[in-house]
Amino acid sequence: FTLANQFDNYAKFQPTPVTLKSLIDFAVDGDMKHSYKFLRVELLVRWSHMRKEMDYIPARFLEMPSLKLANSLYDQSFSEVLAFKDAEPDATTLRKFTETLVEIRRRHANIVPTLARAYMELEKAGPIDLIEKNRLQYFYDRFFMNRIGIRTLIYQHTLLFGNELPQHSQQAGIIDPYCDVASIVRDAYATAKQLFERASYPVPTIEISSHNVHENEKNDVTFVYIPAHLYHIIFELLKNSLRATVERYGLDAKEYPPVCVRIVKGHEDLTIQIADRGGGVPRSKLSQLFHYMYSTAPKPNSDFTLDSKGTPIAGLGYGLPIARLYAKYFQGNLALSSVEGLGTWAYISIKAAAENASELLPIFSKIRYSYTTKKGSDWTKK
Ligand code: W6P
Repeated sequence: FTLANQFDNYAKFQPTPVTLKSLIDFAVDGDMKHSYKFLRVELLVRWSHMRKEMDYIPARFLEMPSLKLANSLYDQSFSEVLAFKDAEPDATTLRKFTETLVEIRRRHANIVPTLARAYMELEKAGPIDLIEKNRLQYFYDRFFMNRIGIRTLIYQHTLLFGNELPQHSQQAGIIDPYCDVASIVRDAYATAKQLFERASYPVPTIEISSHNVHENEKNDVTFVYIPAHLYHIIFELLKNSLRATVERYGLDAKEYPPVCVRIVKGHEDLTIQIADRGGGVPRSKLSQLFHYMYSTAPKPNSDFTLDSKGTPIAGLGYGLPIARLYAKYFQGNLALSSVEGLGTWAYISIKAAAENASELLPIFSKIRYSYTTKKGSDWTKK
């Protein structure tokens, strides 16, 4: 069998979405054999769906060196997992499988910048028309969403069954059953503050308030979630709000209006509202914030957006679209509304109950690339 045959074969199976509830339950009493048997097929299925989808993006994109590099890594990882197809789950196999997953996760750590480079290579090679841009936007969303799911499953397996990685005591692998939203907001703010200070940038303050409609004795909000994902989303939004505020009032202002964070746990949704007074964004620019390769910041080579270590505060253009994917991954959302001249309100919505938080996964469908019909869903049902 060629690899292409294998992709055809595994893409015939539908991906199996898991819920946060099932991940937690499995972390408590699941065994490594079971996880091994699930993953050695599921990873191949999920990779195959994306490989099939690549036949429908602009052909010249597949020729870009960075895309070829990315694909060669995927082929390698696919083959490594495929090699376990008939392996009995004895102790040696299980250990090797876990080691393989650790290596795969490391191998793909920089795929996002690699795909950003692929896009730049395409731009250099010639103008990208609107249809191509739309297709690539659509493809990137799905590709990165698929990646989030795969990395979540791989990391969970290696945390539960590997021994090389430290584990936070209260967490079940990467999941925290008592994820404390306010403390994640404070952590993300502290990191953003450091980043700004290293760039000699002033830092507006934040105000956090919490309200728990659901368990009404106290207003702390905790829930079952992957703290790393929530941190990623909040950090990205805070950075944007803080930067907008500083740019609106200037570097030497005596005072800045605070960024206000409200955390509300309802019966169905947990919502985090982040409101700034950074002058807002005109309506015509708002949806562009989620386009790959559009950025509101100057390109990251001016002093203004680089800290002393060269870490950009903003500017690569992938932060917001990927933050929204993290929010959508477990059936949540990230929405922005803005009043030009005043400020921007960002809303992160998350399923309050872990049994409703099931993965949103792309399913390969060529129909979606043909623009003429809306038949058939190319996303998994919840
Ligand atoms: C702005 C632009 C933006 C994007 C995302 C989150 C907050 C904000 N504020 O001005």
